[in-house]
Amino acid sequence: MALLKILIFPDQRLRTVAEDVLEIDDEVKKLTSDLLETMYKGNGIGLSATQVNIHKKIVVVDVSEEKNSPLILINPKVEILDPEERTYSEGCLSVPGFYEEVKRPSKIKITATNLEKKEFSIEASDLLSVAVQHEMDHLEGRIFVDFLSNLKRQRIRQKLIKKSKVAV
Ligand code: GNR
Ligand code: NI
Repeated sequence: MALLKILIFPDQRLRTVAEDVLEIDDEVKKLTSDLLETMYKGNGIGLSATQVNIHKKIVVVDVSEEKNSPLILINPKVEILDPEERTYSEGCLSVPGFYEEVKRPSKIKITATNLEKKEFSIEASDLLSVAVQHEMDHLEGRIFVDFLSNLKRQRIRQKLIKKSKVAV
């Protein structure tokens, strides 16, 4: 197990589009275990490989109260089951300290591969739906701040640059 370093917005590497996982090998298994450890340590409900600068389609999610229900999604695909939008105040481990309302379709169907190389599908609503859509955005190089006004996004950007001395 290892804690991984999380990229912070506006790091351009967060804009990389992830590639399909072609083989579920020991490297992928190690990465999912490290992603889970890093997510739990950061009190997150999800984490994508993109955020730790690994540009493969792998995300982990755990929206349980007890933090004992990890969900691993490899090469996830999403289908919208109910396009009616719900608003949720989102945060992101790559945008620390900022929470803003984002609207997303309320109900989705996720199809993905698990570590046993089996394809599975689940339906998600509420927080799980929000978390999975947020994570899948990361795999496409999107961040929740992209849904905000330019003004709000620029303010967040400036504050995080001042704080972390990140190169832009
Ligand atoms: O920990 C997280 N909380 C959260 C809250 C509302 C909507 C999405 C999220 S995901 C976030 C962890 C993270 O940054 N995942 O990419
Ligand atoms: Ni995030």
